[in-house]
Amino acid sequence: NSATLRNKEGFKGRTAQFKNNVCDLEEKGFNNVISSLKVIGAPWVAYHDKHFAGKQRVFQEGEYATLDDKGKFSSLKMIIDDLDNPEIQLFEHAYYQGRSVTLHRETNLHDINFSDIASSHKVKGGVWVLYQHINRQGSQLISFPGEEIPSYFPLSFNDVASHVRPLLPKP
Ligand SMILES: [Ca+2]
Repeated sequence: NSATLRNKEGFKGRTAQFKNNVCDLEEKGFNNVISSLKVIGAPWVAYHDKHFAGKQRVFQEGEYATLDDKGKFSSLKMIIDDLDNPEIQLFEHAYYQGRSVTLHRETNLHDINFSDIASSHKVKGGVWVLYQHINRQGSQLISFPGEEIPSYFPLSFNDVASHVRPLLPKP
């Protein structure tokens, strides 16, 4: 499992390979410069802020020659959590209030009349990616097993999610 970073697009420029979480890319000389990367094995989450905070994006195994948010990432987390038995409960309001839905698989929230509604959630199992737009587009919110997020307001994600999916274990 590794993430290999570059400070230029197209896998050019300086390089660094990581096999563990990096809470502060500045210490590694790679703050706000990642412009392309390769992921082998476990997926990673890249965050705009240090200590796994701020805007975030998941990178599954593969090669990413260009990035929508290049030059923005400041920390990296490798996903080594159990991906089996995914389950998330979304709530209409903050603090787990209002209408709720429980999901176990990838879902276009328009299909269940829950798009642009969710304000909090509880992850019972798996690692989930929430998307601003359908077809896995737009900004993302990544959440881990057992994690409970009482309010999306601090995350600038309130009434935003239109699509969700669990990361799937390798066959
Ligand atoms: Ca809401």
